[in-house]
Amino acid sequence: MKLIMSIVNSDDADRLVNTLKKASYRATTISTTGGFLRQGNATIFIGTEDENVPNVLQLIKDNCHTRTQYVNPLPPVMEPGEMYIPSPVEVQVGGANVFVLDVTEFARF
Ligand code: 2BA
Ligand code: 2BA
Repeated sequence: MKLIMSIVNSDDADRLVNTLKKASYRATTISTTGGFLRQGNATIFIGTEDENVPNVLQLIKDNCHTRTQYVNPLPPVMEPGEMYIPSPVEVQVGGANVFVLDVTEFARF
């Protein structure tokens, strides 16, 4: 068994979970925050048998889209009289960042 942990854009999360449900996969969604942009995203956990992993990864790929976002870098240390004009930096935010973990045990009580 594997646990697929997928960090996705909040806007894609509902569509992905609906698609997983239609395909009879079980999933859990938690609201998370990216460490870099400090913006909300969603982490979806899918516990499934090994042979389903390629199909689940394909569903994630089909439902999650890459986006371009702009961030303002931290201003440098300034000397008196110096001026800093911030210029936003472009970052590509996945689609989905997916970790596939081995499950040693699954129990349901
Ligand atoms: P954030 O940490 O908010 O990162 C958003 C985007 O900013 C990243 O997109 C990447 O393009 C850029 N970025 C992040 N950290 C960076 C750094 N130290 N230097 C330069 N650029 C950086 P993605 O790579 O697609 O990641 C989207 C979200 O997935 C991340 O949001 C984070 O929540 C999660 N994530 C990605 N890789 C991860 C990892 N190795 N471990 C845990 N979470 C991860
Ligand atoms: P939910 O997804 O809201 O599911 C609630 C209950 O609905 C489940 O109880 C199960 O009885 C049924 N159910 C869910 N998905 C189903 C499906 N694809 N086909 C048939 N019946 C389905 P539990 O199995 O006790 O699960 C309770 C909660 O634990 C779930 O809430 C979900 O958040 C999490 N969960 C369970 N199995 C999971 C897995 N393999 N991967 C990720 N999360 C799981």
